[in-house]
Amino acid sequence: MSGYRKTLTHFLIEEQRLRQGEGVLTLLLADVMTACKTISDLVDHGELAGALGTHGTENVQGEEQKKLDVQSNELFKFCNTIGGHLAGMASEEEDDIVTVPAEYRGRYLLLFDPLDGSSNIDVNVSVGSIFSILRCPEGIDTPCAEDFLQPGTEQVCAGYTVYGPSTMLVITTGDGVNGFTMDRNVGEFFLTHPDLTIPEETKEFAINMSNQRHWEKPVQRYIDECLQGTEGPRGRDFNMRWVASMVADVHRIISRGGVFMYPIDDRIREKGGKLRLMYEANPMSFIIEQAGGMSSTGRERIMELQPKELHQRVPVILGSKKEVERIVSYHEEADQEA
Ligand code: P6P
Repeated sequence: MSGYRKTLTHFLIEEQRLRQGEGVLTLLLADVMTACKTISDLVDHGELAGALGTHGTENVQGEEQKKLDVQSNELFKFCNTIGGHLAGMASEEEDDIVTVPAEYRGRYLLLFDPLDGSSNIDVNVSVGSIFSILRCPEGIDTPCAEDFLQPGTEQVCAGYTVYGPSTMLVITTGDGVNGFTMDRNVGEFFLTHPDLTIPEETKEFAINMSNQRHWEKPVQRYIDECLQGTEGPRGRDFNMRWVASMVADVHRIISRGGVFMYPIDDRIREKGGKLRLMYEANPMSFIIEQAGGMSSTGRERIMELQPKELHQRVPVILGSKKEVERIVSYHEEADQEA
């Protein structure tokens, strides 16, 4: 049990003391965690809380919204409005940004996917919340969408909560990655996985194989070599996992290594990819890089992309550094040949 483990609050206060922080981030994260704890409880109760099934609406992505998508989004907005730390919010579930009333306005911007992988919620498979925190640009009191369009390198904090067999929070403020487990009885997150680091090597890849015929050549080549195992150029066998819940797949990679791929393919080329840059790829890339991994579109470091619009999509290849380096080199070779 939690015993005398460090709480998330204690951990953040210690981190900020070391970095002469003003403590606002700790207070802001407490509000984010209130939303995540409540979502965890809804997910845990499932149909008992009337939380399953569709809401009968579509979001800005044109995706069918589950009841929990809508509830989670409302929770994130409610829990993070009156705290006084945010100038504005952006959500996967909101067409435009959400401005905070002037009397509650602070200096940070919060971007989030309130319930990622929600297609899994009705079949009781792990889902999660993803969040990213940026500074509101100096001199801006009422931010507009353009004020959110900052590269991933500008993030001051990124994290996800995975609602799995246990509810865990994995977070970085730019000084490594730490994991916390929620004690449901106490309603608090306790430090259980300090200094998470991703093994540079791996024998596990995560990709939706049903899209294989649509992939570009470098991705085809990489996966083919993995499938050839000991008989192929890699000289070893690989394992495959695909939860279809990015938080669950990334958490496995943070925990034991691996490479996660949602590459560009012919079906989604004009959209730019499947996963969203601002509140999925960038926060996950910050965490992966801080844990010693690598995150790329296949051609560019994701965190250096200059966002062009709030719900922009990008190809994502992230995880164990040596595997991502190999995949990037395959892209370089293919582009040079072309
Ligand atoms: P597919 C969930 O909808 C999500 O955005 C990510 O969490 C997940 O990795 C991906 O889409 C799954 O996509 O095409 O395999 O259903």
